[in-house]
Amino acid sequence: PASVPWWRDAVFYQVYPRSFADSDGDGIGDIRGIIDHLDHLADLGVDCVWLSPIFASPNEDMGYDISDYRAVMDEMGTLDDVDDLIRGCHERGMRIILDLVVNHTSDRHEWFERAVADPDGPYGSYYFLEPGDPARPPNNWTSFFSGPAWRWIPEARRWALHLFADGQVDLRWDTPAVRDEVADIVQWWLARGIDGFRLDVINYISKPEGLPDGNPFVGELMGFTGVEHYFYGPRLGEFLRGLRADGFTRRAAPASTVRRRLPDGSLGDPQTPDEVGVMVGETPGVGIELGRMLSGSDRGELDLVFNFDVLDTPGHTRWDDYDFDPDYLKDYYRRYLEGIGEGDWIAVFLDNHDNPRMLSKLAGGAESDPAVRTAVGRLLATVQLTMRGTPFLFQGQELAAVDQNFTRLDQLRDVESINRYEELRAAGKGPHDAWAEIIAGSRDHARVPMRWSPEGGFTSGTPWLEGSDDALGFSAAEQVLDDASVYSWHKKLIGLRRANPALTRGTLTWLRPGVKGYLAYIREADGEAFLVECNASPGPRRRPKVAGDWEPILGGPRAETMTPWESTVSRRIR
Ligand code: TEU
Repeated sequence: PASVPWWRDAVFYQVYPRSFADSDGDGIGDIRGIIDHLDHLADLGVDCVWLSPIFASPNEDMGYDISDYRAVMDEMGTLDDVDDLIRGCHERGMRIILDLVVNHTSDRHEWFERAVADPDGPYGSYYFLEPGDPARPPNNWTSFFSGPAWRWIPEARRWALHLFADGQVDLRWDTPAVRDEVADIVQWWLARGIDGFRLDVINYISKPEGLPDGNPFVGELMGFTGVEHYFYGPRLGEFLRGLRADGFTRRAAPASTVRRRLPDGSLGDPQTPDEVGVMVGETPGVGIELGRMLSGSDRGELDLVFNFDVLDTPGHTRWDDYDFDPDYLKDYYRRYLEGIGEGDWIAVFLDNHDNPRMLSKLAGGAESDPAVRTAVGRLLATVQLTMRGTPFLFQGQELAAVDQNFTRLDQLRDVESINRYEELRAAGKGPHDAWAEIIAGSRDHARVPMRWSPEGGFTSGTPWLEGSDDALGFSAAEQVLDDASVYSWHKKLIGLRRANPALTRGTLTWLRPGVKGYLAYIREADGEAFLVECNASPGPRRRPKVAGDWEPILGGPRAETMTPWESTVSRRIR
């Protein structure tokens, strides 16, 4: 039906531009590099590309600190390149969204420079610039990247709030001019032709009046203090509805239109541009209930949210070195899908640029065996691409990318890892223990360059961050040609989704959810049914009986014994 928004049926693919492809040899990925590889994404079957930030930035947090929202980072190219990229996506039937980082700007943004020069002038109210005693921050909030969330600005004789790195100063959304500026930025990019934004930590934008102290016990428990005051702030819903109306509802026609992608994968005519850009919220810590409030189809706030509960088995954080419990994946999706409303929709993701690879978490080291790596890579793809929701793949998942064997701090580039290491050492942890914690959770595992060829193929120069994975058979060049590869598995699943509404809009019925290490369900729509069976465990198991006649179409045959990490998709024979 025409009333289903495009993003419900779409497969999204997150590009981390710094590490995708370098076209000019400076070791940093760029826009031309992405353009050069658009056929890879189109071949895989991607419907919408999401780029992590490409805007002007001093890169204290790799682009999540923006100094100009209407300019491209020098290392990545020009606005003309971005226009070519947008056109290149649209011609191939792919949409493209960018990353809107507006909880904070860089401290090198002109707004902040003006605010510091004149804290009582109009730009002063764009930020949280609080007067006070230079020896005592305005409250006890802490930064996600270690230390207090406040930094003394001597020139202004004020404290500045920064929930993330020192150079990422928080915007004060209560100031109407801030909201207007953000809406204008969104309009400017929509007119250039993009199809929406992923909104960085968007649930953090509303801070309560008076900036009250955080509860120290919550702080102790969570590892950061103050978050209960702003992770679902008092004016959040109002700000989001305003942003939808003033920012995301197009005032001007986009510069190019997207070609339609037909169920068999071929390209049709251009389609009417979307009236409203898609709003994908990055919403750490909201959980199922608040996530539903933010993305409920009747609320007009966000379209989709990322629920981060999937990433770690309860009781653990990503800084723990532990074995992810495969049954948790099943428990999580069961709870999540049961916890949302009939008309609501979820985003399904397993990897991103802020976390180690799910494949490595699940395989727990056994992925050094290529057979295990392939089986786990397939299983994760099977679950992610047949779950009821919109999948977001992260670059490298289609190649079964794994964590890296970093051995020294100077191999890492991420501000979070580096600050955290220093903080742990200062708190008295020995170098060995501090390193163990950093390496369990470092964001750099997922940020290493794409492996386009067995030799690397990312750059002709020296990569800004070096990966250690050189296993044969797992580069793009090798996998694309191999019908049994994890890449081909992704491609087939995406093709199946496109051709069969049962796998996108269909109902989902769990089979024997109580059986440990077994993850299975039936997806069904219009009399068409698909059976997904996974052995989510490192050992063999007897295949539980499933009523009906099923013909395996991916994996299989459906032998009596399932091999370790085996996944199969079958179709009901009518
Ligand atoms: O991440 C927000 C976030 O809460 C975390 O995932 C974060 O990486 C960290 O783990 C907190 O402990 C977003 C971006 O995805 C991330 O890359 C940025 O560093 C961050 O916002 C700030 O813009």
